Amino acid sequence: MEAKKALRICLVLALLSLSGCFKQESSPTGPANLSSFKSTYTPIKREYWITTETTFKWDMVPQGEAMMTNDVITPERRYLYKTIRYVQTDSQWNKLAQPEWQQLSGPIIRATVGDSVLVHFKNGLNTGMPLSIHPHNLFYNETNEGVWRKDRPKDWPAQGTAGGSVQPGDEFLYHWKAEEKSVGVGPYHSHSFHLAEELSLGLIGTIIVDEPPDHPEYVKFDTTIALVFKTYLAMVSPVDTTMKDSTKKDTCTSPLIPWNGGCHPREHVPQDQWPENIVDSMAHGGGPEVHTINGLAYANLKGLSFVKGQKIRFVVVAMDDEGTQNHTIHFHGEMLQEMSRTKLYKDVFDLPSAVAIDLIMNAENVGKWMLHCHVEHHASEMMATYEIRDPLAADSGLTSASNSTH
Ligand SMILES: [Cu+2]
Repeated sequence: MEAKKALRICLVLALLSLSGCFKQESSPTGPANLSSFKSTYTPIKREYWITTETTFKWDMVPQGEAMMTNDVITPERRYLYKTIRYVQTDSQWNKLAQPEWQQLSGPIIRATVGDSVLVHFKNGLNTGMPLSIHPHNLFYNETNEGVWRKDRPKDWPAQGTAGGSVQPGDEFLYHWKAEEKSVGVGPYHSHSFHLAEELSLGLIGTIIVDEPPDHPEYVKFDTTIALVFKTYLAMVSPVDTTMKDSTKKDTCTSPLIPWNGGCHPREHVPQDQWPENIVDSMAHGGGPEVHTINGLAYANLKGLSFVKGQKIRFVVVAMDDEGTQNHTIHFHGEMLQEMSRTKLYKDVFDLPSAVAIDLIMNAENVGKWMLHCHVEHHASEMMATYEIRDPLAADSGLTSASNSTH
């Protein structure tokens, strides 16, 4: 009896084996292969220099009109009172050129698993507030978290908390690490004393951590685009911004401001008595909500131009109040694949706040296409266009451009 049972089990196992149930174990790309994977990549130190750039009267519609719809853009829907963006520099703090599509979003910070990421951050003198860089999906200790914390150190706010509140004009060097768990994309943002206001000013960028190039799941892209979906409050009415761009250092350590012979939190000081370089952009942004991509609205974002056959990476992140400002990103013209293990193709993706998504587009469908938030009352504002050109087509424009450069 036992022998018969054993024979039956053997037969079933043999049939399962023949039917391919165990194929994964011997597959060259199966999990067994991944678990034994050993990279030959030698981790490196990635060093970035990032400072801030303050703009008064940021124009969300620089082309002056809605490019894909009939919306009329009134001045009340066009400007932000104040923005601060992260900008990348060389080691001498000279600003580097940034891609046309980057606009209000910060530079992409990249790393490969095993790398150290060193970010030299310098808060500009005219920001008027302490700022920081807090990274998602990288590893750090408390000193390098980039977060203002009441519990540390004890002498706050007299001395500040180093990387959690870099004072205007000061620098801090963040030490971060990309580990296996870091693989994927995430945002970074200021997380200092006035967190909500810092986000409302535009201090948001993206981080990409890749597997090493010899990893079986490594994907090579022709180009990478980072898009930040964010809602801003337009300014109520035109104001004189010429007096606000002061580069004087305050006599008090920010976020305290001088008043009545001492240093006080600005919340305790009447606003008409704040120093001229201190502005509360939330207080000045009581106008209508404008939903933007990288700080521009109504398909005014330029620079998303691709060539048929390219593999494009879209790193997309929203940073808004979940619930009231829920977003979805919808691509016309193409189906994209999420860099997860699901391998599904879709043209609409959820954008919960602060969750970055990592998308692959294989550009095939020649044309000019919209990408926009599919929440109805956001759609016409929170829109950009991208273009896929065929280099072989006579009227593509690319033919003449490439001819002229050779
Ligand atoms: Cu939306």
